[in-house]
Amino acid sequence: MRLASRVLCGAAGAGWRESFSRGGRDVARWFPGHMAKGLKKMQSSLKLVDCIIEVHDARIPLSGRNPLFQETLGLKPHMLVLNKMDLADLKEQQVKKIIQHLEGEGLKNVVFTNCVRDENIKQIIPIVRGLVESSYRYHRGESLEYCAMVIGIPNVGKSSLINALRRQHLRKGKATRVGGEPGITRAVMSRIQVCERPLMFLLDTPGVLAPRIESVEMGLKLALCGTVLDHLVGEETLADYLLYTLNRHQLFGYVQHYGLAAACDDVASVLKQVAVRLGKTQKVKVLTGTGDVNVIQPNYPAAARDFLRTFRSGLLGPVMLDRDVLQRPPLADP
Ligand SMILES: Nc1nc2c(ncn2[C@@H]2O[C@H](COP(=O)(O)OP(=O)(O)OP(=O)(O)O)[C@@H](O)[C@H]2O)c(=O)[nH]1
Ligand SMILES: [Mg+2]
Repeated sequence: MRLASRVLCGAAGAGWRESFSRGGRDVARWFPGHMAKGLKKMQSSLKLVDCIIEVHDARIPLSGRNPLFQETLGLKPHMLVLNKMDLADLKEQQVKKIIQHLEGEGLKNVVFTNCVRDENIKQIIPIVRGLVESSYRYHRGESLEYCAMVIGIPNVGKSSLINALRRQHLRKGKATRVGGEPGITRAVMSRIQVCERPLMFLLDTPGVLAPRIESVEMGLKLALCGTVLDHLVGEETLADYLLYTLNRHQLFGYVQHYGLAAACDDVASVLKQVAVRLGKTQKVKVLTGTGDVNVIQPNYPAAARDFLRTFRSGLLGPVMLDRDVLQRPPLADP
């Protein structure tokens, strides 16, 4: 799977891998079936809500959204929040294409947000209000309050969005737990107030992945965004996919960040240098014919973990993991 160890200067980009070897990986194993339970509970709470706010990661605006959401929750008005915009490469042209593609899928209400810095958070409530007012509120016609369900795949910032809305509109602290790993919210929560005028409540829900992922590459993109537990994919595989992506996109920030000699497409070589740089090495006893010898070995898993963490915190620069999908023509607006 790995290229021969060779150091490549990033000048032309020639020499980077054209594709990522699937190596017989089994995507199905990464996506546990128990998430269907969460979805069922969400379906049964549907009668309590007027609108669905779907949160997704802005680095993969077109990949990995759960199609079951549309099928099972699609009866209610729906808006899409593309969160973590601080980590996404959102040049004007890029944003135009994203909007075109999403409109092609029939999604007209899209907002890009950063829930850590409360960017664009104030746009959300007026959109929800507009959507609810222009739709028929079955069973809830008399109600003066608004209630929306926040849904999405794991770790995209659903709970962070609820907390950000409370901060912005009520000046109140956290009401729902947030964390850097997928699977922090475990159950459909009780209603959380996020606004006084209009009176609005949100339901937080656990992240639910699609039961069947289209391709290994889509699975790897999802994993890179932290929506799947790293150990299910393998930290070194994921680090290799990250390296492949950064090189193909000519994002060579990792070279400077880790003080490497040059950009390189061989993950073993990069992780070795990262491990040495970070002092993440371990002594291993090797038995030889003449006795035991202590050898210093790079801790590849620790280096892979650091590489992934650095990328996810934005230190290697913003990315658009759906660059390939955006290059395709959008679907016609249904
Ligand atoms: N950089 C960045 N990080 C964010 C943003 N929003 C949320 N996060 C981080 O993303 C991680 C996941 O946030 P949560 O709000 O717990 O995500 P969730 O979708 O509720 O996750 P589950 O409950 O596990 O499904 C946390 O570490 C947040 O701090 C954002 O806009 N930018
Ligand atoms: Mg949550």
